[in-house]
Amino acid sequence: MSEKEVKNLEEVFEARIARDEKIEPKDWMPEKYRQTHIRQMSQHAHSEIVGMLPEGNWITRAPSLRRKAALLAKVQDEAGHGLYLYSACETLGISRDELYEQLHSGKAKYSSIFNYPTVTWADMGAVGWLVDGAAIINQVPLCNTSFGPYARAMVRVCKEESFHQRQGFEIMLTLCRGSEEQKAMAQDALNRWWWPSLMMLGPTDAESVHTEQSMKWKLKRKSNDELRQQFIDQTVPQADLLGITVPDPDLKWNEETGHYDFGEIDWDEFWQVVKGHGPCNKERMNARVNAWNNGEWVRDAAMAHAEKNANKKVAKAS
Ligand code: BYC
Repeated sequence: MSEKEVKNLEEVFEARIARDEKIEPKDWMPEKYRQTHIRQMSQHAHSEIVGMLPEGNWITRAPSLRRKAALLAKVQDEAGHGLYLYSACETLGISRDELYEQLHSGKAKYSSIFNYPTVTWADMGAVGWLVDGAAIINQVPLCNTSFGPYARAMVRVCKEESFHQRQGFEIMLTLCRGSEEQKAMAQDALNRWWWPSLMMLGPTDAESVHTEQSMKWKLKRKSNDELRQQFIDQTVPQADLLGITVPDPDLKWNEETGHYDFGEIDWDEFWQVVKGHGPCNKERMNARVNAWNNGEWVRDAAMAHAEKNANKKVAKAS
């Protein structure tokens, strides 16, 4: 293709983005657009899959049948989200095997938040309330993202995340209305999950290398800092309602800006976790790699079965 032809295609593409048209898998797109979508969507898919681990830890220890059923459904939803997103990613020409390989080799990232341990039942409340709360704030704008398969997957994901957030908040509410000990458990979970939840929304806009281009392509509709502020503004009144304290002495309502001011985030901790040195990085990766290795016989059996059926069809046709 000549340089002029590529330029024409680029212009048509940019005009479609400007008109808010959805870009579909078979449409022409710049290679960088394709690559950045594979990067973000696959990291998102990996986060959903790894994100099942901290909560899976509590399924057998949920305090009642009702709690167990809800938690089980939530964790199953996360598996579904991961699978939609892997499928959406495959429409861009990368295979599922390649995506898994990138996760297992440590080449692809997944969300920092899932490298923290879930040590008490109250963590199931805090994860649902804060982590799924932050996820909704991040993902609602993605329902309007420019790549069709990602946008459509996000609509269903957000509906389910909304149920997840409410089940988490309801666990927190029950604990906060319970005994002193239960309320202390809820406070302790908030103390441990607050800052990692703020970090989950990504580095500051000044440090974010991808935001500018992703905003131009309408992959991202809001910047990391905008989403973080929205999360804080939405969540602090919920903590007040629960009667527990956000662990930030600098947190203060600012009449002038109409937002909460907040304290310094420990970005050093964030980058340590992203680089693989968080409290549970090794455990999470081992769990995924072991699941892949232990599932080899299932994949082999499925392939052998498919091959046998295909051979039967050929034999019948001839
Ligand atoms: N953790 O330029 P930036 C869920 C990386 S799962 C690790 O701002 P971008 C749930 C970033 O990848 C929800 N790495 O990047 C599941 C980049 O590195 P690379 C997960 C992070 O893409 C189960 C570098 O830092 N949600 O809800 O413009 C149970 C510079 O960052 C993180 C999604 O994946 C992080 N937190 O913005 C419960 C949403 N943040 O790639 C709940 C989709 C940044 O150059 N993703 N990095 O090596 C996004 O919206 C964006 O990718 C981000 C980052 C806002 C996360």
